[in-house]
Amino acid sequence: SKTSDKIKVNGVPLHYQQTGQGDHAVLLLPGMLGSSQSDFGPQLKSMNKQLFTIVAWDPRGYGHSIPPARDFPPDFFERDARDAVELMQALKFKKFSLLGWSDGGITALIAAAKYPTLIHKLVVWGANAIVTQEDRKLYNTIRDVSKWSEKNRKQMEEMYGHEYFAKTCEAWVDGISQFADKPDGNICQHLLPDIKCPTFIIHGGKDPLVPQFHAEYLHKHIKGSRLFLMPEGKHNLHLRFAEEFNGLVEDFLQ
Ligand code: TYC
Repeated sequence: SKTSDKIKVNGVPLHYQQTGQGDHAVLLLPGMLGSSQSDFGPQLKSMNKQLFTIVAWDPRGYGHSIPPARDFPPDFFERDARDAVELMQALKFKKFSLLGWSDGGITALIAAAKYPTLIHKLVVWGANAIVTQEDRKLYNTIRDVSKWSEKNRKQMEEMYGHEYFAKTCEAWVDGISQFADKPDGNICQHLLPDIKCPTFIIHGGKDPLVPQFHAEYLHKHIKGSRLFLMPEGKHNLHLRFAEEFNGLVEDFLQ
């Protein structure tokens, strides 16, 4: 069975879905403007429910965790990391693994570094620790939501309505672009040496949004990490190749 509920964390009612009854608790962290529903259908449906208890959350300002409206202060990833960890604590999980996609991967990297005693294992894909000038150009290609693919735009507009979607997408581009002005474009590169848990980095060889360089950078700076390239994978490899993805992740978590 699957539950869907809200619980107040850091003063904000956060929405999450939960399924499975395994001893190993796992939190799924969605990407920009993402939610448990939009980003993790195949994981909530098909990951092993005997082995895992799976929670997927909607970060504040995303999905069903509105209000508050989403904003992007300079520390928005740290704020998400704290929210995520405190959500799991509110749900009474003492120790848990993190599976983070893209922006959710950045949040997961920060959480693993800052709360090492709470995190069992870490999986990230489509994530990055720094923002390059090339990234900044890529971000600007998605600023105007009328240029999104019909399918992705429709899904977002169903969730948010046109206005909130368009406004929040622009705010995200500005928010993430802040990092390009910092030394080395740093988001969380300084925290990578603090990640001590077993870490699995997955990357799609055909990801048009996040260059492969970022996965290699993470692999280089997270001691003992494992890197797996899915040659045909794009940014949404966990949705497009869900069975292969779930299998890889389950093997790593065991
Ligand atoms: N980081 C975004 C996410 O969380 C994806 C993204 C990456 C979007 C790069 C645009 O240029 C971009 N899904």
